[in-house]
Amino acid sequence: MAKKKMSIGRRGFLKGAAAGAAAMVTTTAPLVEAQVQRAGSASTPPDGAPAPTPAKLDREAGNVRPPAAVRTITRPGSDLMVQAVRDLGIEYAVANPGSSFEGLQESFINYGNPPNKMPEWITALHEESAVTMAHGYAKAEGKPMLALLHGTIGVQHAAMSIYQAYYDRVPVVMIAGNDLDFIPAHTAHDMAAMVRGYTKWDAEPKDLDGVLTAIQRAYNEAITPPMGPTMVVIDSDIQKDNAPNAKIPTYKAPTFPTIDSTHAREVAKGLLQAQNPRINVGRLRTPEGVKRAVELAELVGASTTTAATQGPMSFPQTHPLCGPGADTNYDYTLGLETGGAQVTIEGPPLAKVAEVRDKDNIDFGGIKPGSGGRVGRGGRGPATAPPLEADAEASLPLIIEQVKSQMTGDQKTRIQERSAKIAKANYDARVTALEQAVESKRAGWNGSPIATARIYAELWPLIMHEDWCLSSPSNFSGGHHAQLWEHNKPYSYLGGQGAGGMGYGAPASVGAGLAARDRNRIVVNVQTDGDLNYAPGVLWTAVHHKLPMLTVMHNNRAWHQEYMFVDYMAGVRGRGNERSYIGSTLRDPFLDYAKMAGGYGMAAEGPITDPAKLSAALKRGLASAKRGEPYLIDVITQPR
Ligand SMILES: Cc1ncc(C[n+]2csc(CCOP(=O)(O)OP(=O)(O)O)c2C)c(N)n1
Repeated sequence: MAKKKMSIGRRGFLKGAAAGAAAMVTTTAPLVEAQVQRAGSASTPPDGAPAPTPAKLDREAGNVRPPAAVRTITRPGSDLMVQAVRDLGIEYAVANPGSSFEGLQESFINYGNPPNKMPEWITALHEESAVTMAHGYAKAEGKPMLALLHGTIGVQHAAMSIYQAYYDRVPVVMIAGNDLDFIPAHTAHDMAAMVRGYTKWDAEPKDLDGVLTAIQRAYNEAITPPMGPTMVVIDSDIQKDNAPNAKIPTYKAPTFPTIDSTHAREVAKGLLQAQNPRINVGRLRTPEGVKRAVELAELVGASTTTAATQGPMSFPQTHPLCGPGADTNYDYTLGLETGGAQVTIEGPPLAKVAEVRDKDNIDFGGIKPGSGGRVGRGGRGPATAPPLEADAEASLPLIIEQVKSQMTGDQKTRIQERSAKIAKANYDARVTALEQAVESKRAGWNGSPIATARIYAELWPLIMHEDWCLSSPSNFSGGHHAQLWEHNKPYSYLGGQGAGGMGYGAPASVGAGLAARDRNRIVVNVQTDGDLNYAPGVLWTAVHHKLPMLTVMHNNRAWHQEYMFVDYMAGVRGRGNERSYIGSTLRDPFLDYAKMAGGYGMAAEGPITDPAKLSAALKRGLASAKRGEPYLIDVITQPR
């Protein structure tokens, strides 16, 4: 096929030619100069001349920066930054492209052997989605991935997601570029100031050594409790300049605050001497914490609660010890990241953030200064004693060790007998609860619009033998999985948005999809329609990166939560509800989500209104998702 000649501006061509020449000529500047001169003598590129890159053409259209001196960069600082990120075991770097980190992006995709692996570059269409992808990934994997943000405007686009991750105490590492030579509006003297009120830690180092240290610190701050998003702002010159002498500092893993040995001894004693001990398990930090909670419960024969049906990293729901047990008069209760116990071990509250960063602003968004925590943190009862302020996950090995050394032979026998009784009682309780749930979920089974319970009920037999993750918040679609599915993995259900921000479910599912992709896991996203419309471009990201993700639309054709509020208000005021639909329904026209998905290259079908057709569609969707071809099924549903 003949090469198509492009007609471009003289300056754009000159710069493109210079860049190409610089790549070819490694030693002598005069040769580069000659190449530029020769190329500049024509208004279109001669055959064989390097074509200008799209980035150069883009700059031609806007406020261009001063022409960069043509020189050879053999060891750009950004290569070392990428190596530092790689050494931390970060799997993915996600971004909507931005010139303030072009140096870094080039290193991410070209540096290393193999390049673009650990981390792999993930393309996002919106910064808010990029950070929420990292949010969803961290909830599934228990560790952070990296999100890169363009200076000022990219950071602002990401703001809600950063806040949400902060409120949800989820680790996300962010890099924001700052390019002082480029568009002034995309630079800032203090880039992180815009999001500092809800970022756990940030830094803007002045040289490469400082950047490399800050990347490691940002990672450590993100993963130590209270976990949260952290940001390193990196000047574009530090990314691009040669760095012949810089070295990546030796990484030191963070220390996690644990209870002291006296407390560990007391807790072990309490659990061993009790006739009917109980362990309440909230949300732990990582899958390792879940394993340790199981080990402790089994060692001491305690019945447990779980938060696995509300969010990730909790006790397996159908473990024999999980449930009320044979006797609900517990004489000793240990809480792990949850209240309502004699002894509660709970990570430091967010207010402690003040200790680890330079500029304090700790009373932002729902944080009650002095209260030692956030306002209204769902589901926590009052503790009977002040909590031991320590990370439960890191404290568990100390308790386990104490239990092992204190346990007598008599206690061991008693624990075995008790465990068997608890297991039987819990099994019976589960069967009863399931029978009741199944009975109650039959309501409206054959109705149209389709009952939300039917979606969950028909999904279960199709996924129960798979390694699955329910990635989307389920409270708006009835939460039926809590009773109908078995949540036994740390990532079985990823829980709510964190701060109730819509525009979360779809990108968080993509993040969970990234966690699932190379682990033979599938992700189920029961997707509300209002939420998807914030940033539907994430569907493209899912297709582009071949994620094993099934999206089932809970398409009630409304922002139904808000519809209910307005409708209620109209009722209270006695004005009738004929117009309650205005402003809170998605009709006239209805949105076509199968077409929307198709536009982003995603296989899709629907809208489905006949419940009898649902199961076959779910089967098709899951088969596709398992092949790495994400699939969307538009289901017209009951409001809730
Ligand atoms: C960013 C953001 N803007 C507005 C709201 C207010 N809000 C709460 S629920 C809701 C409607 C959500 O609609 P949808 O996702 O379709 O769920 P549905 O209520 O219909 O089940 C809105 C807009 C919010 N929570 N977050």
